[in-house]
Amino acid sequence: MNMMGKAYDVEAICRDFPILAESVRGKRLVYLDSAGSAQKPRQVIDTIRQVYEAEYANVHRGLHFMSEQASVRYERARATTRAFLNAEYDHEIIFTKGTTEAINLVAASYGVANLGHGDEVLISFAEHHSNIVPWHLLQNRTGCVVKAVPVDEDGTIHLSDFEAMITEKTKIVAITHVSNVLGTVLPVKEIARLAHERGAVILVDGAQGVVHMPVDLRDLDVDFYAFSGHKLYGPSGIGVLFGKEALLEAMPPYQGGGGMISTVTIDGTTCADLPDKFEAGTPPIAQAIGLAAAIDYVSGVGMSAIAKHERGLLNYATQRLSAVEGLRFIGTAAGKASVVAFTMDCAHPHDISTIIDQNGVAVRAGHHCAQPLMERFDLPSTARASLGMYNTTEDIDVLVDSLEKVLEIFR
Ligand code: 7TS
Repeated sequence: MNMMGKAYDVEAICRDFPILAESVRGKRLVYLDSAGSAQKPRQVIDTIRQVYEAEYANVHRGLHFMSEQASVRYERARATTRAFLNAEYDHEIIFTKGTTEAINLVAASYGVANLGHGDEVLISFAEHHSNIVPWHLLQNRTGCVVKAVPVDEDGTIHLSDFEAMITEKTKIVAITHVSNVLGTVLPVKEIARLAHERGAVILVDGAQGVVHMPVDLRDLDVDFYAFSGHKLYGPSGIGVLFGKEALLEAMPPYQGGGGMISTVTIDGTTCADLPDKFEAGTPPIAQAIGLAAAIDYVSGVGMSAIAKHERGLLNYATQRLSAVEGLRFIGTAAGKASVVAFTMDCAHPHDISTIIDQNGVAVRAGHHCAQPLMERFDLPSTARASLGMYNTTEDIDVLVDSLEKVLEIFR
């Protein structure tokens, strides 16, 4: 579907996602957990089926027809991903199993090779655990120190804090593009400039970034960018690490095995060139091709059009939810993405989630793998409605009606 220049046809988009026609407890599914994992359009599902039914074999190994065909499609998926991110070279795109593996790769490879005792990794208080724990593991291995820039009461993260905290000791700045709880969008281009001025590299956790807005890596000028296929309407089990060529070239491999070698003798190994050096073992073949189908799908709709649709939804949700008695938003930073965390005076987030589930409404409740952020707000957990390309104002109406039921029960 190409929607360039046309009005955003959310009904047509909804029809592309078969699961949205399912009912839950006799009610229409209202899916508001896309930040947890997004649903998949028929175009992605059909592509995966087609791969397994007609085009499947291992890649890069056989000279037989099916293997060659699968290899071509797998490499084409890399090219599609490169173009989507506006990276310079296909071999700067490394397929991983997700954002988590991509960040672990950088910490274990670049981190161990380049950081020593007293060097600093600068993160923020708004990071998902997958952009905290790998740096703690690096801290244990190298004696480096993990520091974090603060988050304001409204969820804003200030550039001035990066200005103050990126010093000559800082070797890696590792920050999220968009907070999975607050929805705050970080000024990554400006942070990248500061990091580079002070000799640090910057990794951006794009798990919630790439899904909400166009991402142009050459414009942002970040060194590493990670995201997961399953949040971008693609399959699970596939993710992407972008790294600048010169950095990836200099980094040692993360895992060893088939596919990542040039030669192996009993005495030693020489590594393959990029990107194979970082793709040991049989890769997620159908998943990579499915990710390319997801990228084609969102690109057909247009990331700017999706961003605009979600902005409208966020404004509507903010306005309607503000009228719910005792509801408090966690994260109201200017320009935020369509992730709405909230608490209610009268009910625990788990109770909120369980009760509105009776109405077919799927929201996430918990600490969202962001415990330092929860501690910052002095909360054990929140409820979170996250809005994606297929959500509608009716979905928000059902959410609000369901929260009124929570009020009736608990008030
Ligand atoms: N970074 C951010 C900002 C995330 O939101 C998540 C997953 C990850 C990294 C990890 O991604 P993975 O695909 O490697 O698991 N976030 C969520 C969430 O908010 N609810 O469930 C998963």
